[in-house]
Amino acid sequence: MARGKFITIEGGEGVGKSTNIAFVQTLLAARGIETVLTREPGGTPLAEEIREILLEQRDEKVVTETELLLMFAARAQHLYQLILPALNEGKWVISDRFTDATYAYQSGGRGVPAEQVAMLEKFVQKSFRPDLTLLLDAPVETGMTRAKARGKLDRFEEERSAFFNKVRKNYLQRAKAEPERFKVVDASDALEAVQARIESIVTQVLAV
Ligand code: Z5A
Repeated sequence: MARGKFITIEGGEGVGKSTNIAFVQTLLAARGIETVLTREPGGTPLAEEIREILLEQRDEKVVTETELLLMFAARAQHLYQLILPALNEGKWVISDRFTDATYAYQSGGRGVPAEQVAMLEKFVQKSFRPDLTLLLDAPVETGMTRAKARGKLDRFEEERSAFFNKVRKNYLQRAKAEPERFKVVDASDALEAVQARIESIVTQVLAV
């Protein structure tokens, strides 16, 4: 049986990742491809518990190294318990965020040297990388307005726009450095326009 493909959806907060992951699943289902939808941090019961620890508002300052290690602890569990078994069964896995988010947030946003993220990436993932990454890109203000309309903010969403601008810049730099894997989608328009772009990319990728 052919191994499934691993697709990730990335971007700043509120750009529409959760909304569009379901759309990608529908596109693939129409072509007879079985998919598993998942997210990071999270995806398994243990990794979801780590997610709660990471997102919770707390009085104690969360040290950047702690945050980084918890992201990779959740990822190791997710990768070996859910992602790889599903891919080996021939299913496709679509994840709302993966390691590019660690480069964007912990390195771009918090200033952790990229080499340190790369070291943990190699330790946890070996050579495993996504087959395709859809980067939904929109001005920070657009995403923040959309996210705020949903209500209570988590620990990350409390950050200022300067932080999110660094995150966005890092994502765009990564996309430029790996144009084969990354497809950047302008997510600032109305949902129908964004989904037309996503459909065109998925159709092209499937044709290869
Ligand atoms: N994080 C990290 O630091 N390091 C890591 O390695 C990983 C994660 C993996 C949790 O992620 C936090 O963890 C995240 C980064 C950090 N924090 N932040 N920021 P998350 O993915 O759960 O949280 P999020 O990025 O904040 O997701 P989100 O706010 O749920 O955004 P979204 O999924 O991209 O957006 P959405 O829910 O699909 O859409 C937001 C709203 O906009 C919703 O009401 C939609 O109906 C609406 N929407 C969507 N598209 C449109 C368009 N085109 N027009 C108008 N309205 C739209």
